[in-house]
Formats: sequence, C-alpha cells, structure tokens
Amino acid sequence: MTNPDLRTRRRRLGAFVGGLAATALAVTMALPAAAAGSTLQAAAGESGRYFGTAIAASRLSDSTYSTIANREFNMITAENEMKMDATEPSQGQFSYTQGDRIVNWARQNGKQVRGHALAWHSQQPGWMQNMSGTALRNAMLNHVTQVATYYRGKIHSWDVVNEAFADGSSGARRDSNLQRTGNDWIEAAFRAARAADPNAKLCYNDYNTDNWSHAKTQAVYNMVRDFKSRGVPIDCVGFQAHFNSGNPVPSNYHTTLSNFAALGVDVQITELDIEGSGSSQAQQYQGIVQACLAVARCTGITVWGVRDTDSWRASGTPLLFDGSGNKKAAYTSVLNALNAGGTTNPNPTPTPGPTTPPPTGGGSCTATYSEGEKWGDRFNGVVTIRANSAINSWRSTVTVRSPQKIIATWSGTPSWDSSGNVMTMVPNGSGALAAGQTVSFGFTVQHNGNWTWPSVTCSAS
Ligand code: G2I
Repeated sequence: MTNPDLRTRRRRLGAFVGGLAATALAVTMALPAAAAGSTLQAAAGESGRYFGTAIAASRLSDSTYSTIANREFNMITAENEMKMDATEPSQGQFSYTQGDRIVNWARQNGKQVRGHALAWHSQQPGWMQNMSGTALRNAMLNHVTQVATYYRGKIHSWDVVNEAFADGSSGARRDSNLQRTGNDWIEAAFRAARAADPNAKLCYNDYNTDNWSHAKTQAVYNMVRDFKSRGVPIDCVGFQAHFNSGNPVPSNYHTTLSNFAALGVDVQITELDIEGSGSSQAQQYQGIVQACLAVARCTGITVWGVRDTDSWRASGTPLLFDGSGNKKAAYTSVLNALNAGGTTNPNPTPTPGPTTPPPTGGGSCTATYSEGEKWGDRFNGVVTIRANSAINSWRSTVTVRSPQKIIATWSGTPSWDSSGNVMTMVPNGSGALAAGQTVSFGFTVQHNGNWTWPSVTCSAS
C-alpha cells in the first residue's frame, strides 16, 4: 500500500509547498527524504514494483532473520517448501505444513507470495522419479492441479515450469522424465495451472537466460513467443539471475528483459544472487536493478535469501546482508538504484494489508486467520484472538466476499450486518484474556465458486 499513500502524500506536500513560498526552502529540502524509500520494499514500491526474498521456514524463528525479512521485503518465495518433493511426498498425499508456515507468515505480515515451483525435473519425490509416459504426465498434471488449487487466491505468481531448457549451445529442451512424456508437457502444465488458479500470474522460470545472445535465452524466447501466438496461458517469465565470475551479469541484460516484455509478458527477476564482495558486487547489483527499472513490465525483483549465511552458496557471500544481518555495500547500491527510479510498472498488484489493522486505543488484540479443512463446496476457517495486553473482552469481524456465505460457526456468538457478508463474533462468556493469551473461534464458508479468503479484525475492551 506504500504507493497510493505516498502519491497522496506527495500531492499534499506539493500543494503545501505552493501555498507557503516563504518557507519553501525548508519544505523542499524535506521532499527528497519523504519520496525516498528507506527499505527495499518501499523504494521498489515507488515505481509500482515489489522487492522479494526467498524464505526458509526453518529460519523464521531466528528473530534477526525474520526482522530483516519483514522490514525489507514484500514478496516471499518458499525456498524449498512448495516444491514437488515437499508438497506430494507420497503419490496422492499432499503435505502443505511447511509451505503454509511461509504463506501464513507472509500473509500475516501483509506480503505477497511467489509460488515455486509446480513442475520441475529436479526435487521430484522418489515415487515420481521412477515414473514415465502417461502415468507420469497424469501425475504431473494432478500435482499442478492439486497444489495450485490448494493455494488458489494466495499466490501472486506461480513458477509453473522450472528449468526445462538445456544449458550450452543446443537450444534444446533439457532431457528429463517430464520431457520424455512429450514436448507439449510444458503447455499442458500451464493449462492445468490456469484452470486451478485463474488469478495467479503463470511464469516460466529458468537460469542462464540473462544474456540475449545465448542459445538458451533464444530458445526460451521462442517458446514464449510460440505460446503467446497459440494462446497458451503464460503471463510472465522468471529470470533466476544467479551470477558469479563464471556467469557474470551480461551487459545486454536490459535487451533481454525488454525483448521478452515485448512479447506481452511480465518479466520478473526471481532468484537474484551475485557472488563477490565490496564495490564490485555492489556495482553488479546496481546494474541488475537498473536493467529492471528500465523495463516497465519488469515488475519485481526477488533475491535468493536474506543474509549471506542463509544462501544455498553461502561461501560466495552473494546476498545483501552479511551473516550478522548488517547491510552490505550491495544493499546500499540496490536501495539507491531503486530510489533513483525509472519506468513505472503500469499494472502493480496491490500488496494486501496485514491480516489485522493496528489495534486502536485501550487494551488491544490481534486476530489471525488460518485455514481449516476444505471440501469441494466449502471450507473451514479458524480465527485466533490474541490479547496483546490484558483485555476485558473482544469482538472480531469476519468479512467474506459475495457470493460466499457463512453457514456454520463455533466457539462464539455471531451477528450479521445487513449485507450478510460481515459477521461480528463475540465471546461465549466473559472474553477476558491475560496479556499473551489466545482463544479461537471457527466457521464454515460455502464458497459458491469464490475462493478468496476472509479478512478478519479484532477490537478489545
Ligand atoms: O539451486 C539454486 C536454485 C536454482 N533455481 C531453483 C531453486 O529452487 C534453487 O534453490 C535451491 C535452494 O536454494 C536449496 O536450498 O534448490 C536446492 C535444491 O535444488 C536447495 O537445496 C536443498 C538441498 O538439495 C537439500 O539437501 C536440503 O535439504 O536444500 C535443502 C534444504 O536446505
């Protein structure tokens, strides 16, 4: 929500400056500070872009890590927790516990989520590695459908297919069990993903596709052009952007991004890291940010981890924060490049607000929504009320979107507004909670085709 607020602030500030010529100097000097984002997400938001990071669920309990992640980033990718081996460890048995830890953390902190990844030759569960032919094709499509359906409404962009092209000069598809099911496996995956989650942007994601003159870049470009010409549902191309001295940031990166964007897809930098240190690393980061900001449809940048020590290649110190959580020179160059601006993303996706607005007055409480069971026609939701300080009682609202209907509730007493979309829940009994204490109530929503999750608030007395 940084953008609209900021624009309003700037307009107001502009009017204020006009009306107060005598104090113009002081006010004008205040302006750049107001316009410059002091975090990566705020600075990227100035041009309608997001700035993201990969998150590992196991690190969320490290407060240095989660504090930086929460402050700096507004797009979250699960580093491993939503991959095929994590989400379908046994065929037909899906496991979302680790993925949900990340998605819930992101949503509770008002962040969006990139889904990574629905179909990939790597990190397949053991049962899938041994499959081939029609059985594998069907298993892959079922996986795409199930996982995208489970997360429907919560994903900004999905990496539908990851790393399907070979390295080197062949320009060929990568050989894999999925490729051997037939060349159309990629478009089949995209069609299944669109049917399962029509509102998520669907991306093809790969590495070594940064240099415009490389055969792999050309091959992916040709596939995307072909998909667009035949109406295969693709919305975006992810450039992983893992760089080191053997694979440096190419000088033609801007050409690559703008040529892909000209096909009518968004481009996103999805897994950025650059091995190195000091000003050399900082300059390369700056070049990447500038290339993205020069392309209106380059809609956001994600770095592949928070601190150097969190990286999959920690010894290369490739990230923006050192192992102690200090900002590196690379951080400052990225922030400055974002604040220097460029083109504006014409179609930014608004970042959702936190699950609960900040409490007002008196003792306060926080409401957190979590998912319960799901069926074809309905789903359960649970709201946990937490007293931030001691409270005498609480009220919580649950807003559902038409044509959804709440058809059952438990552990509270509901009442309804005239639209029927806003339920106010009050406690059965006293409602008094000590600081830090929690209590939960639940409800069943008949979704009638709308899978948007309810929003919840809490107020305390
Ligand atoms: O390899 C870097 C990235 C390239 N593009 C696709 C990404 O999904 C990929 O991410 C990395 C993760 O950063 C690693 O964390 O993917 C690796 C696996 O392909 C991840 O490594 C795995 C190890 O292989 C496992 O042994 C380990 O249990 O990380 C797991 C969790 O630490």
